[in-house]
Amino acid sequence: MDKCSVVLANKLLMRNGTDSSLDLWSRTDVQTCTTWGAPIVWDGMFDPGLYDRVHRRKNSSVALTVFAVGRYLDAYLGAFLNSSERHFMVGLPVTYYVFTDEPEKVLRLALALGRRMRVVKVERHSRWQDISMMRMKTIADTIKSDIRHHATHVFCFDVDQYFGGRFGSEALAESVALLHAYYYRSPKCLYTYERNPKSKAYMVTGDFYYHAAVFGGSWHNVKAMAEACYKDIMEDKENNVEARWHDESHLNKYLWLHKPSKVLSPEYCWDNLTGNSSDIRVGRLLWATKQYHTLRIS
Ligand code: 5GW
Ligand code: MN
Repeated sequence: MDKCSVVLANKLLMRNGTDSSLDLWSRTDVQTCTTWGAPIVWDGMFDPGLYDRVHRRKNSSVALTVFAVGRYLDAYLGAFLNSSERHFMVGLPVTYYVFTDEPEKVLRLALALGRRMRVVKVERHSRWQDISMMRMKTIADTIKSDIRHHATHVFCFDVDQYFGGRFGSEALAESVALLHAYYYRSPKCLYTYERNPKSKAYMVTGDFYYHAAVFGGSWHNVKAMAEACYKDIMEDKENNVEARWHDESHLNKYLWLHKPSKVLSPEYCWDNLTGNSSDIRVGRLLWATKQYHTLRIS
């Protein structure tokens, strides 16, 4: 990026308050800003204390949604929640929304002050593709009925991961998307967008390949995102098509049409099996080992 685009980007960022403090030049080894002026957050670019002070002053609060249906509860939920107590939005009010088909099996963790948990029963869809896709409807419904009265921001997570470093208020913005660890340095022709024109997720080109394991934003924007994806998923069902990567394909389409105001680097969802990369100075959220052979029997 040339100097002129950085000046323009900084001007755009000014509107985002604290984000104007981001030092886009502190990392010259990676892309720190999108073409539309949204910051891409990497370690070294931000002052964590400043973000925390600003968000405490603004009374920001965060709802975290996570689904643990069927065997994913035993396999992943404990490590996810324990690690999020140590690393996720520490110092801000946080409400966990755990969606599961077996609420009685959810461990009652001792949560830090200002943090609480709601366990919500959901149906267990027989197809795993539906377990994944139907999250969008549950998220939208819960924001409408509950979350919007209790939190300014929402972050939605896959459960098969654990926090390994700060995942803090620097990640908050109006709409937030995550660069997929496998594709952030790939040429666009390798992005696995939906290529079937019959699907609502169909796209020829895009900005990035985003990972649906993490997305967030203001409750208002996350509700809009989840509602739009759900609507397109249902339209595909009526037309007997299913996008290649399910909810992720629809999320990528939505984020191409509605650019996120902040992009998280793959530090915010890194796969250690990809090996070490000098780009990644801290693994803030890490993929848990996939147990497909035992978990994916249907
Ligand atoms: C089970 C088998 C195959 C695919 C998904 C599931 C599954 C997913 C499940 O049985 N229970 C469940 O709660 N999920 C939720 O959907 C979890 O929150 C999970 O993290 C999310 C997405 O499914 P993943 O993590 O298996 O998908 P990928 O894209 O990370 O492989
Ligand atoms: Mn996952």
